[in-house]
Amino acid sequence: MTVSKKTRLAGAGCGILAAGAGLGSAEGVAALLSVPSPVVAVGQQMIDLAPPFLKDFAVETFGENDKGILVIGVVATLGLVAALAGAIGVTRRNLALAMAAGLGVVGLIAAYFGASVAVPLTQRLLPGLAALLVSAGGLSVLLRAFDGEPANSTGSSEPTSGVDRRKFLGAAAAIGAIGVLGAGIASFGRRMVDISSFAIPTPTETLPPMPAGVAFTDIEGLTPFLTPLDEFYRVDTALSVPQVDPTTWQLRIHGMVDKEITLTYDQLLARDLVERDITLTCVSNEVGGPYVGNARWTGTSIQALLEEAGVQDGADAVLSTSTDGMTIGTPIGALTDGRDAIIAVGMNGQPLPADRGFPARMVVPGLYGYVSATKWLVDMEITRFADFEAYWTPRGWAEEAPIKISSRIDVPGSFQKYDKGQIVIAGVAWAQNTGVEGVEVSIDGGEWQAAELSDELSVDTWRQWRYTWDGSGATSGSHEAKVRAIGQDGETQTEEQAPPRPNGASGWHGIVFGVN
Ligand SMILES: Nc1nc2c(c(=O)[nH]1)N[C@H]1C(S)=C(S)[C@@H](COP(=O)(O)O)O[C@H]1N2
Ligand SMILES: [Mo]
Repeated sequence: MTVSKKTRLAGAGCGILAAGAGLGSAEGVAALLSVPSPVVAVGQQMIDLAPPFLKDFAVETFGENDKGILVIGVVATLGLVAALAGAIGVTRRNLALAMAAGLGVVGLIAAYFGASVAVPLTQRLLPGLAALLVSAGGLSVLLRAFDGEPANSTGSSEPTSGVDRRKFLGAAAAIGAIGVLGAGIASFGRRMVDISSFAIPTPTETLPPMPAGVAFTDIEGLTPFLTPLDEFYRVDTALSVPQVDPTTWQLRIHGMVDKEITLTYDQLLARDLVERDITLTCVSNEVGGPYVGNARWTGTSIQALLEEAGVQDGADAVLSTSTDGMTIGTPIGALTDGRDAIIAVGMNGQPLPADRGFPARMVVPGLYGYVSATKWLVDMEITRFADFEAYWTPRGWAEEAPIKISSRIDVPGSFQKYDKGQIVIAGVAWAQNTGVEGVEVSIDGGEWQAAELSDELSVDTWRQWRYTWDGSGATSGSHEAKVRAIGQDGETQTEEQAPPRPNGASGWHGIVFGVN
């Protein structure tokens, strides 16, 4: 049963066309139902099931693009298997159909175990079912064109006879149209919450505009004091940004409390709202890395809410959950010791953007995001660390993780070149909840020199620093600047290097630059 290469290729094309139509229809159905599509469900499972080393590799290699790469990978794999199924189907149709159905089943399984527990199972499974029916059905129709091929042969039909060819092209066009229709529905029909139609009220306690002294504005390349929204790092496990309708949204506070509290969005906004400047940091941030940002948040006190609920003796944790099922465990101590732990509804003066957790998220100064900053927050259970494991804990990250004191050099950039003379070295330093007391710079391993600090806005925000090095007599070639911060508690940032896992990177940031 030899079949020409050309025929195999045609079969592979049929496989891809059928799979593409299945994919498109699934995306369309998913958009109409506002549920994750099979590709998203499979990708999400890969994120959730990925062994920690693979996750670290993905984040390190692709940074914030890691999810885009993941989706491309899922679709490419699908395309490969579909092409293979089509090529095989030229002679072994049942095997090909089994393969196509198998792809659909993978999508169904992913949707079944998906984290979006809030969505009824039938709705979650419909996109995968559409994919399965359209792709397997489509492939079955298309493969009829190869009925004359040796292994399928029942008589002496002519595979390329005029009538069959016309039928085949008609079927191919119809199947392609189904896919395009689905994709069209997906791109125009996905329901997005229109955040611009929701405004946050003027806070009860507003902050004055940023005082001039908190930022050095004349140093090119220095991170701005307040991070613009589109430059703020984003880290979460959500493959597609959850779209939460605030008119039906509720936050439930329950567990080891005297009185359970449920808040609607309007009730949350009606509480005392404060503005707070807080620097958020991700535990995955390497020394000198970009996963840190500073924002002016609007929110309501978590401590006040917990006092109203009445935390019972023995509780030591709050287990918070987002709409997509992600969980975070936070020590009650950090929520009730007077620091500005808030449920935030606004960021830099506007409602939280969708990818920042609209309508509400937690922000706790001094704790890495993965143990404090729950986005798309819907549930806070007052409980004990002994009684649960939050999302990242079984993946090798510490249960509790205060942000480590740290500092970063922004200027010079790596291997930047200067003429001999005065060279400005500058960056940011943070020690949330403690405050930065000083920053020191060492050039080429020389003595530590005090840098100049911008004014402190609050102990929860980073401070900019700058140091002018007299490089007029410097040797031509490369030089290295290192930085370390000193906290208001007297702690000096440690030289000891630690990787991000399990509880945050440590070590001094160094930059090599050149002098002509
Ligand atoms: N629902 C949800 N909230 C989450 C996460 C997540 O994956 N899902 N990631 C956390 C982590 S690890 C960090 S560092 C911060 C990042 O917040 P940002 O994306 O607004 O910068 O959100 C936290 N909140
Ligand atoms: Mo994080």
